Amino acid sequence: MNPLERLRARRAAEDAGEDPSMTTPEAAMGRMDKPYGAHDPTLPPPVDSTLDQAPIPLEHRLRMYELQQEIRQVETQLHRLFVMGLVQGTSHLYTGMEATAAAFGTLLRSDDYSFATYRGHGHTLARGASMKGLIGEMLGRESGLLGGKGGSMHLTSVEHGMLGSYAIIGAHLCIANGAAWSARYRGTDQVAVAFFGDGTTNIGAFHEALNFAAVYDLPVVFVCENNLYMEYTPIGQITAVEHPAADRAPAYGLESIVVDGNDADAVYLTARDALEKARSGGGPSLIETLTYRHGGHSRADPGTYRPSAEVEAWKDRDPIPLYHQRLLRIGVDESTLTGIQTSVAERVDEATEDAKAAAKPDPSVIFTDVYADGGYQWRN
Ligand SMILES: Cc1ncc(C[n+]2csc(CCOP(=O)(O)OP(=O)(O)O)c2C)c(N)n1
Ligand SMILES: [Mg+2]
Repeated sequence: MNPLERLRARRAAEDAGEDPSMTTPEAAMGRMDKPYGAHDPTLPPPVDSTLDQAPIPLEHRLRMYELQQEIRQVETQLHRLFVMGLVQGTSHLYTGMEATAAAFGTLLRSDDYSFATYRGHGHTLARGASMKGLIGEMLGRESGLLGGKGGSMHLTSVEHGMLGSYAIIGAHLCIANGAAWSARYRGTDQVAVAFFGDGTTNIGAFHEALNFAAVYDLPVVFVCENNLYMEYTPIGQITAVEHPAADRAPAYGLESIVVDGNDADAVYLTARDALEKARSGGGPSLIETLTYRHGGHSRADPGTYRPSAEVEAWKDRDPIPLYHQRLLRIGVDESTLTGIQTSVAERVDEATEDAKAAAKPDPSVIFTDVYADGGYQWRN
């Protein structure tokens, strides 16, 4: 029964005073044939072992390994700091999804622009923002990237081309178009990249932004990180197509691209082509990376609506051990990788101590960095 037929059946049942179950929210949702939360697991794709031979410079591979370690270790530390009550507000961890930010972070030029959602710790670190600035921001300290006034959901570092984390779903895709437009207007070959989730593909701004970028051939790359869930709802339950981003790409004259988002090399190769295309005047791309978050949607969510077989299967496809094994297979020493892990751990500890020791901002700073005192000027 399709949704329209279901609605008609519900109306008919209501009119006849029959079948009260048809009036439940679940029934009204049309596609929800099973009780809320009950759905078949979606398992990860097999690893593509041919990527071992991919033409990727070793220094880029080591950088991707380091970035994935940085993101994982910083977020593990942030979680500890939450439990200790040192971080206020909520946060959305990127654990399990690091490969996408690491691949783009390795490839983006320092003058390119990037835009993330509230799940943006990884994208911010990947642009080279400091751990001290990021952890300081999470602890609400003066030393934070935004002087302690933004927090997890608003991470921004203009000097690193990280033009913000946006909590309004889809809004930043249109803003990324603006950055791309500005680059073209100024005659530079900068590229703007917007990262967003699968749930974003059902909101108007996504379609508006894709159409606009395609019509004006803007140097922008849209990256849908499909982690199979919106907040608590599986994307498949409320989307008419299997691949929420890639299947819509042809509607805007774009190629349908789906890539293994848990393999940094797979993302790297696709990202390299899309960035090169945008930089050389070839217009926008839309990439869908298949991935999974290890935890719940946010700090408050244990994520129990997911089938445990699915969670376990994706944890087995953790992007970091996968990449570790690949680097060993292509001849990198275990000691080199351990060295990277240890150096990242030392930097995380140092950044944590720095943040804890930093001062909290004076309340008077509430009135600074606002439009009235010239805080808008960085936009010009
Ligand atoms: C315009 C708008 N509508 C609703 C919300 C509430 N909301 C916050 S996160 C979220 C789910 C987004 O899912 P997805 O795009 O898949 O991103 P993910 O959290 O999986 O990274 C929603 C609906 C919002 N922030 N903005
Ligand atoms: Mg999602």
